[in-house]
Amino acid sequence: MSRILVIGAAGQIGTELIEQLSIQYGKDRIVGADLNPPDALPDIRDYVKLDVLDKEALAQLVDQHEIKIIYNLAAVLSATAERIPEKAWNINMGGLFNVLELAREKELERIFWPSSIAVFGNSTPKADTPQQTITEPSTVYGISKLAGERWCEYYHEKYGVDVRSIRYPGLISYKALPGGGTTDYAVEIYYKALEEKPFQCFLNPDTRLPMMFMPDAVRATIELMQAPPENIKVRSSYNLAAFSISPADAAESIRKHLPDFEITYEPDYREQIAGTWPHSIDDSKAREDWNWQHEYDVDSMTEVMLRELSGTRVNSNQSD
Ligand code: NAD
Ligand code: AKB
Repeated sequence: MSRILVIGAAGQIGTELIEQLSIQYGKDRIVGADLNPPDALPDIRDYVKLDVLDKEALAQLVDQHEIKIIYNLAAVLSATAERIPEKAWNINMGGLFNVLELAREKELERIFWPSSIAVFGNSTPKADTPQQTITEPSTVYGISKLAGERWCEYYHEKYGVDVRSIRYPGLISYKALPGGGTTDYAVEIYYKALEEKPFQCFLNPDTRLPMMFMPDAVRATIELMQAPPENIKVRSSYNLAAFSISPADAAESIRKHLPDFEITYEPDYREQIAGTWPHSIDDSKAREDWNWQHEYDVDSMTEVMLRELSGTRVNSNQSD
């Protein structure tokens, strides 16, 4: 029985991706791996500690568990990466490289690796940013994502590796906290609103960024991976979009349910990062090639976020 490995399984995306993969393929077929333990063990047969930079351990894991498909989510995100540039570069690039090399050597069936809207920079058109445009990122994270996209395309062209990728926007979720990104405010704001405390935002009120609710992102990921190879025309990474919001927009959406919610603004270095990213994304290629359609807008997401988070408290350890 061929199996699916998710590396970075304890993270914001991994937590929910594993859950969905396990529903679709069965819990015996999913292997989770992470450097760090998850908050709660997912209901799958195998969960292992792994450093994605340890190629030998990764190769052994692939053999031992008959892995044919790998989702490599291990990374250092934008805000944290600015503080530890060399380490971030090593993890983001080294991890991808190990996975691509194993895919080539062992002729694995399929690889998923996520890119980000961080591949775009100040010189990129900010409205409806096209699939192919100027990509001059100014962050360590963005540079690593852009280089990663080029490597994915290279391994596909040169070695026939079936690697697929999405440029995720900022992802908003309630099952696991985000891990050090610039868009993390859009998760924390919901926790604070439910604590009935004012939220101090590290971005300006009108800094508008592309965002997506996690159930849409997970569905997109699995749909991309299930699409027939001939439909996948972009082998660097697909633009993907749902909606765009500023902190003021998020607060307004929350106030429809919690009218007394207060937000204040104390922009820090993350505002500079966000200022270089697009306001909105043109994802027509994904819609054309593999029939991508988002479900949630900001208000339908807010409704679910507030309902699901009711009764929980914010844990700010993981965010920047
Ligand atoms: P996260 O920080 O929540 O999770 C990353 C996981 O990788 C963590 O559990 C961490 O312990 C693990 N990890 C770090 N170094 C490792 C190593 N050396 N070996 C094994 N595991 C290691 O991140 P996330 O939000 O789940 O993001 C997953 C991927 O999606 C990343 O590549 C990220 O760049 C990308 N992405 C995320 C977002 C978002 O908004 N969450 C947006 C765009 C792209
Ligand atoms: C981050 O803010 O670093 C991530 C991303 C958009 O890649 N959420």
